[in-house]
Amino acid sequence: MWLRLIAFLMSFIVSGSIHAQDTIPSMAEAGLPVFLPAGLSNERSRQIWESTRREQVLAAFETYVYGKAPEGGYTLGFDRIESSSRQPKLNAERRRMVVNIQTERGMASIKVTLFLPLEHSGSVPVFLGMHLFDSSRELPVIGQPWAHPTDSTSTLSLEDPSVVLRMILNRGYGFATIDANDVDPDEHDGFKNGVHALFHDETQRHAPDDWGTLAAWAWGLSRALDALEREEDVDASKVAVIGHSRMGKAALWAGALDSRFAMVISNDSGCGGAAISRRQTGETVAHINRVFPHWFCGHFHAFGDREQALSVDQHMLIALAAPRPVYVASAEEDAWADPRGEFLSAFYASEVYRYYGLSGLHPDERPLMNQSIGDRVGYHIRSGRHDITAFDWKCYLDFADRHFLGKQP
Ligand code: GTR
Repeated sequence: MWLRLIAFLMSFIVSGSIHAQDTIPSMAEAGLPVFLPAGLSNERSRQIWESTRREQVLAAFETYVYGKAPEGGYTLGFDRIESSSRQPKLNAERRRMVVNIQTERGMASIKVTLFLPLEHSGSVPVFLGMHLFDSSRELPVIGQPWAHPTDSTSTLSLEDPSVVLRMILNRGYGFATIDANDVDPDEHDGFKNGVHALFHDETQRHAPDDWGTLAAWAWGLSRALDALEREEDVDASKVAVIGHSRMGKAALWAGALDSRFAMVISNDSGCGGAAISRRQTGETVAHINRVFPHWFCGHFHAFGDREQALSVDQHMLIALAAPRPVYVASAEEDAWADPRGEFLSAFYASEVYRYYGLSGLHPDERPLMNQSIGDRVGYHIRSGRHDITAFDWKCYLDFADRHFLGKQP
């Protein structure tokens, strides 16, 4: 009897409420840092958010979570490795550019691979992501073939890894990707390689607020955007930064820092991404810093099991995208990423969108399995595991159609 009661109470604590769908506590009730005091008008809140509060939140993430990237001290050069090669299988053309970053300590190069629909009139909106494998591969695998949980009639092939890329291109969008290894290999090397080495002498210890690997990847995504802006076929005012899992953490941070990204998309980004750290559900701050000590800045390591001492939490990272459209996605079986914590971040971040007179997630909106919800803040939870699938991409394309092209579903 007692064990059953304890198990029930534990599920209550983890889920955040009994029948979690119906009652969501306010940020203050949930012990989360608030954006602004209650009782201000939306217009007044927007003024304060834009004049001071947003900068405070951003600075706190820079100092205590991701670390500060250098503001300057480098020059950029741009080259083209491959002008345009037709990819008949994709009905697309592929271009390869390279961004050369030069500092007094040396140079690093980031390759940008861009796929554009063969038939396009004028410039096209582009999704920009990153991957963790050799970018010399013919086609980056940017999503698993269709795994729509309920639509068994989908005709998309389950074998062909390019099926997702073709889906994106056939809907009139471009896709660009960089190789994370060009920016910073995903290993704890003491910041001796990648772009960190351009700015830090390896004998210098990293200061506790120096940029970690996720901040370097975010910086690399902005350098890739510098390259995309030089392509007249790319509508640089409509570039969505997107990432799955660890790349989703980097995409959220890139979108927070660089307002040139017109849309920000996090796919199953979890701890240090969209999931609220204070919930300590699934992967925790202590665990992620133990296993991936290079991802965040040194200060962040001190907040393991002390998340409540942080002046920010991840709902505020989502809100840094406002008023630009932002999308957070979860997977039902991805307990490690804390789907409920990812949803709550999107839910709470919607308050800042209301400052702008925009609807993010409506206060009465709740997650619906395998359905996209929300307006300027999008959210879905897909049945299945930690992954990025054609179903996820379909939701993002619909979201981009709505917010980039003004198309209603
Ligand atoms: C896991 C990590 C997660 C997530 C994931 C991924 O090992 O704990 O935070 O980043 O890797 O990137 O696939």
